[in-house]
Amino acid sequence: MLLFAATALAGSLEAWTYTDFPADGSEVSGTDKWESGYGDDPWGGYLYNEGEAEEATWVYPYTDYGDDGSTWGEGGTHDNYLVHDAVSVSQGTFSVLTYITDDDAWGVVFGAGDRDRYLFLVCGLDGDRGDSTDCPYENMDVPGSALLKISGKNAELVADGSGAGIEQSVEAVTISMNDGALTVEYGGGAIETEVGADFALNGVGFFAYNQGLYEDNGQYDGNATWFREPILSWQDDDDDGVPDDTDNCETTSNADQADADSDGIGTACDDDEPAGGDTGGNGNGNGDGGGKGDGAGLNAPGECGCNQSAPAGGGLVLALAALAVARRRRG
Ligand SMILES: [Ca+2]
Ligand SMILES: [Ca+2]
Ligand SMILES: [Ca+2]
Ligand SMILES: [Ca+2]
Repeated sequence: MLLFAATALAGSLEAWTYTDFPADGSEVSGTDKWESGYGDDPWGGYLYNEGEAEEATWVYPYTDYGDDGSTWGEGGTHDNYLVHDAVSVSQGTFSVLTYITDDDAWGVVFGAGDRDRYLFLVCGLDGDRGDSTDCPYENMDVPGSALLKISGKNAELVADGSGAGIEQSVEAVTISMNDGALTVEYGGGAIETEVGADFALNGVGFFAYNQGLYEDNGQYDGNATWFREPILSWQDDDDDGVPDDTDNCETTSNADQADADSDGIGTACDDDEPAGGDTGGNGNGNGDGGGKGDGAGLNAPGECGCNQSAPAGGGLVLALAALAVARRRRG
């Protein structure tokens, strides 16, 4: 059976909502906010074990076999991604299950709200990326996985991954952004780096290169990389039910989001605002009794840390148990 459990403190989004793929596959490109960067071969959807307890939906690319000599941003095989224009999440987690039955390049794409500029984790391969003609970044001297930033038609190496070639396995990929830190975990590999605050998790999806179902003599060869629905979770550092992206005290629990002086900083962490015993106040904006700021001392050190980072703990717990996904074949 397949278990894909996600705990999200502040809520999550399943970025695809359809569960009624015909068992023999159907096109996903252009459906339900999903867009492919490569028009020649569509992405298909597949409902696995319909009606069974382990029922799950997956998508996969049809063949993009062969390098057409293109590069990123040209609409060729380098752009064989499928991306969902999900709501924007700046601090949160994007997780997805992949099932790899081939040895070429695969990955996940994120921050792709703007298709001219996005990040992606690319991995797979069978070890030696430098010599592989099946690799879209064959001239980059990096090991079996990497985090790349695509800008226009250029690929920039952001970080090397430690993962070696991955094939014939189910892999969970988890990408978290919190307080400017980016953490990527996958298949025994991990990347930690800093990203600009302007990156968000909007526009998430998949990438495959020479990983599609390949039709030969009317038969598909059954080899492809399969992706389950991504789950986006909002980060909530202080566990008060308000996502970091909108919390007016990011590291101080204040579910009511009260902000007595309406300066955008919640009362619970605002040094310049009466707090605690001043509930109600006199409404004149000058504080009462001891004057402006008389409640500041009520905050313990570290309690008023709206912009401080907090220990991880609001992260996403992803559990996989007894995975058994059969190779399937389309006839
Ligand atoms: Ca945060
Ligand atoms: Ca919060
Ligand atoms: Ca808060
Ligand atoms: Ca305030």
